[in-house]
Amino acid sequence: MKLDYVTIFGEYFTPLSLSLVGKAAESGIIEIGVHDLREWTTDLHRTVDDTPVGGGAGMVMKPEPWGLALDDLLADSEGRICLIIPTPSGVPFTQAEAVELSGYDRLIFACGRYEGIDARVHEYARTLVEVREISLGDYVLNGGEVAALAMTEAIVRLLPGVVGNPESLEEESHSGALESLLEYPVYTKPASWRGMDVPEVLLSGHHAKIAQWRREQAENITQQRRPDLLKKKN
Ligand code: JET
Repeated sequence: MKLDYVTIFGEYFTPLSLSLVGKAAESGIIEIGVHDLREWTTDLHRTVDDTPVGGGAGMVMKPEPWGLALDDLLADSEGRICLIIPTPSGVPFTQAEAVELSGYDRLIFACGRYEGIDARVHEYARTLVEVREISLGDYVLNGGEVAALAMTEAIVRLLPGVVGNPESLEEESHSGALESLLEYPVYTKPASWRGMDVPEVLLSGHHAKIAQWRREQAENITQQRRPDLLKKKN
């Protein structure tokens, strides 16, 4: 999978060389390109923003550099491509969305700053590729970079060969997000630590009892923290 990031702060993407995503890049499962939007400016000051037409606070990203960037990046591209624009006004990012996006050959993240990108850029991009405006959650970040990083991690770990133990993914899809329950609490050794004991049942060796306990825990935690997930079920 090819992953491109168009940004005015390329340094945000240095962590992509770390951990599982970094290893995926080293092994050739993914290929990463970080592109400075200012490379596509044509003025001396490499301007990427301007005041909002119609008035209002803040600045808006100019369409011209984005247009040239998209033309260049999409010039010699084949396969299934999606342009992702992280934005608080997008559709919510979910595990299901991550699964879908993991099936593409190429993802291009357009990272906006200020009050956003001139709306004609999205309109133009739609004539070239599939475009998804996606939100990480109902809060405002200073730019799309951190949201793009989070989405990248969620997507890349689903690619074959990235997560060492495929059972980790398998288990998530059974007890986790896809079945709409939060994860049960987990423990490791020692069995007693600072006066707190690992729940007895987990030491019992009764696999059916352990599975039942975990199920109950997951349901209780979900009821307390995310009752919306239980209502959504069926
Ligand atoms: C975000 C994503 O804050 C988030 O994304 C960054 C951001 C901030 C402000 C404007 C913006 O514009 C992009 C654009 O979209 C139409 O033009 C992007 C919060 N949750 N998820």
